[in-house]
Amino acid sequence: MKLKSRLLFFSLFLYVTSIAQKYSDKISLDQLGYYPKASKIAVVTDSVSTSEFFIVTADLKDTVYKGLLSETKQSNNSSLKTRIADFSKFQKKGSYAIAIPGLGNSYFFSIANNIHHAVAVASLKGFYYQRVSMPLEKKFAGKWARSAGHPDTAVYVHPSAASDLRPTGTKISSSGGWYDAGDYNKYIVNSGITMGTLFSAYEDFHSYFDTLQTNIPESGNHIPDILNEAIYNLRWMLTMQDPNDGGVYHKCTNAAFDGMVMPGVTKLPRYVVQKGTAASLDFAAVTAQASRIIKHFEEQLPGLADSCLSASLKAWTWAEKNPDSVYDQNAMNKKFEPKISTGAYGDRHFDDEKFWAATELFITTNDASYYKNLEKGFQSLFTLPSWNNVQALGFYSLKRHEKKFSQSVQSDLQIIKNKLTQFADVYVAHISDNAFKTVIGENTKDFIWGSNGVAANESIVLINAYMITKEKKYIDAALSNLNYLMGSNATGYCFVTGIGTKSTMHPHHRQSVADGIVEPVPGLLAGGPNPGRQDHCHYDFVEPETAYSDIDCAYASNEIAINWNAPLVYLANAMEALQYEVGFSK
Ligand code: G3I
Ligand code: 9MR
Repeated sequence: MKLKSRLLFFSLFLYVTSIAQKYSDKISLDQLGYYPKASKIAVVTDSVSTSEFFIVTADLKDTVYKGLLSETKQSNNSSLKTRIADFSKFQKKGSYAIAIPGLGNSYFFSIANNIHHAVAVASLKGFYYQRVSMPLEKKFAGKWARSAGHPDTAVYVHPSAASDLRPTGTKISSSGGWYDAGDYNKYIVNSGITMGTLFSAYEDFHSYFDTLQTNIPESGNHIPDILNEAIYNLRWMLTMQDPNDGGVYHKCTNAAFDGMVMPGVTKLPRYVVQKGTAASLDFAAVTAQASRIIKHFEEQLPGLADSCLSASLKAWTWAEKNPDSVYDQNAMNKKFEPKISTGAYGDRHFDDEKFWAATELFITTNDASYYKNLEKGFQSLFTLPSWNNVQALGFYSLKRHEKKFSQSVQSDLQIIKNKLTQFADVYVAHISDNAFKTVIGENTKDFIWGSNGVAANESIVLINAYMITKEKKYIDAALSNLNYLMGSNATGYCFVTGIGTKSTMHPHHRQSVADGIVEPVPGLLAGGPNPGRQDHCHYDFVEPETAYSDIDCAYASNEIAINWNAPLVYLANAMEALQYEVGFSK
């Protein structure tokens, strides 16, 4: 070693030992870490007098990289000013921290292949913990084992849902499924986008998922675990259809939210309420998509694919006859008792649900009559999906199956592909201007109730743009939002329970609050920053990208929900599946 570099090494050594063990949560980064050849960015959210940053080994003994912080950047989404530590050039696998003189060192992170495997598996396993009507056994659930939640074997038909053959008070079984979120109810509309997203993850990355196991009771049954998990909820969804007319009940619910108790403790009556157009179309889409996937597992699941398809056709027919049955909870409560005050998921616009259902039926049946329902959708703008806007799910599915379509359909699809990539281009274009170098935050309106679901869904758009164009820039952009969810954000939290060093500890999740276990149920994604703060709880920070409160009161930013976990499953697993193809890992 030359004298000069020996001196540098010595001074760094002294510096590093002097900051030993002092964590700074003002250095935000992906708390799992980075793929060796991917972009690697940490964000400094406090003012510092130095311009240098260092990467130190996990034992804090060696400095392995030195870099310069960027200029200060004012964030568009809060009063924070950031400086970027870009260490993309450093590719050596290992475990490290970022050290910044005057600030301390970051949480430890790794540079490794498969770096997001833990969150990829945990986020999928999170659904197992939401299962309603079966006990969670210790060998699968570990310390979060619990007895079965609501049996839902004798659920009342609410007066809003009464029909001649199923009058008010009729008892039906609507067992199983996942709890929607931190609450104990089951909503078809929100199950719609959730299931569509999980099934799409499987369809897009089936060879990856074929070997991914999550240690659930069905593991090893020759069906991929992502499908085993989704089928648990699918079987519940099938119970939500009135077999007499094909209409689908909006939800299976208590009259009011349960208290913060363990699942199944309360024995209050449960109801299926009003059939609706959104519920029926979402159901038709999910069951049509399920049917073509499950068909490949006919031996293990005899008859299920056919049952799904016939259920789908019946739900579609019901929706054709009832094109504007809005679920308006307030109006319903003026007419019927008991009043229902649980989540509404009340959507008033069904063009997107119709488009999605028609695409899934068209793909599964090859029946051209569904195709004519797509024209309006082809003409409309591409928009980010959410529980009440599922048109993009139809776009994704059409694109995924394009090879099996005729030339004329394929040329129609070009319109969709162009719209999708143009939409993704806007995301890519704004990253450099973002103080956290992420896609989320491109627009302050990203920070709504469930903003973390927005981030994950933005990445799914980008992954689709990559699958269309094979241009790596879209995957780099998609990864930026995964880094965000893992901690590279204005709050400094990793928003997935059980992952990272500083992660969500007190989600608005009844089981996690009531079970007496310090750690929350793992693998669940918190809603994320939401300046709306509709919960009126305490928030230390209230600006768009900082309005996150890790207290169980704060349901508007710290609840978990299946429709946010599902795009995280898609995103984290897609990154794992694509890491070699795109050159992040080798
Ligand atoms: O539709 C309007 C839009 O026109 C307007 O521009 C925008 C401005 O804020 O608001 C939009 O409405 C929002 C609506 O979601 C649709 O996105 C409401 O403000 C917002 O309060 C509403 O939040 C929903 C929340 O329930 C309250 O209803 C969340 O999206 C939804 O994820 C959440 O879901 C709850 C279930 O009800 C119950 N189970 C838990 C679950 C998660 O918290
Ligand atoms: O726990 C409920 C949560 O799942 C919902 O997302 C949220 C909005 O509908 O409502 C929560 O329940 C609260 C209720 O709305 C008002 N009283 C306090 C409840 C939380 O303990």
